[in-house]
Amino acid sequence: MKFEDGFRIDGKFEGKITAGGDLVIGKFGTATGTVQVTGGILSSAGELSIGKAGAGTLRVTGGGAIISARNVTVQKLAGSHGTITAEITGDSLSLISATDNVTINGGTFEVVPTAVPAHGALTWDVLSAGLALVGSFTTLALPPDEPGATGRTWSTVYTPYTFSVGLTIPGDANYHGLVNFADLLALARHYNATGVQWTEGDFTHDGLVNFADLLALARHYNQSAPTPPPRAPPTLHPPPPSTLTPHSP
Ligand SMILES: [Ca+2]
Repeated sequence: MKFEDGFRIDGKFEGKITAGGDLVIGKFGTATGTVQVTGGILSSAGELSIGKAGAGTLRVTGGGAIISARNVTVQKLAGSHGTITAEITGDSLSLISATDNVTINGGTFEVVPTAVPAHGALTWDVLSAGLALVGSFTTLALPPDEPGATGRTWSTVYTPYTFSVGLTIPGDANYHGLVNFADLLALARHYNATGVQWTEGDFTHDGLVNFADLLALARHYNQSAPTPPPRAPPTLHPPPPSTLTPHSP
């Protein structure tokens, strides 16, 4: 596919687009673009802008789509708005990847869970960059905590290369599925710090590590994320009656 300027798509998409230039969702000031990708391949040799000067929404569902670009930008220009809605499915996911940079100038990230494994601690990569990921979303819409004493809670984590979503029990800073000394150490290292996240001990999502986080960890100390129920022992069947008739002497 070749085109001179940008390429705008609106609506539902499942197929294959390999663009030699930029892909823009929400190009102009008055434009509201929504693209729902349910599968297939969406790739750009240039920039994928989710909200360039207008409002752009990229909704990724189904868990099977491959979305990649050289650079990915959320809210490219001042006054634009970018939203990524991700359907989280399965036990691993790599949603949107940039060979170079991911830039997030605010915007909204929303999780829609489907068919998430009922057990263990999980993380899914939503955005990943080959060179650098900078910035953060202004608004996060995460699903409610799971019920029960060892109900898991949703979290988001930024690294220099990725933006990911996690699901584990409160206090499990490293997503290993168990709250132990390693998690307490992560919290202790950042006690009273601001601008911190889950992996540094902020289990209450307020950007700081304090007594409330220590309490959340203490409540779950030595607890594990839900594990699959043990398998029932194999049922022993009596051997089938022999079909061989004994020979009479
Ligand atoms: Ca906190």
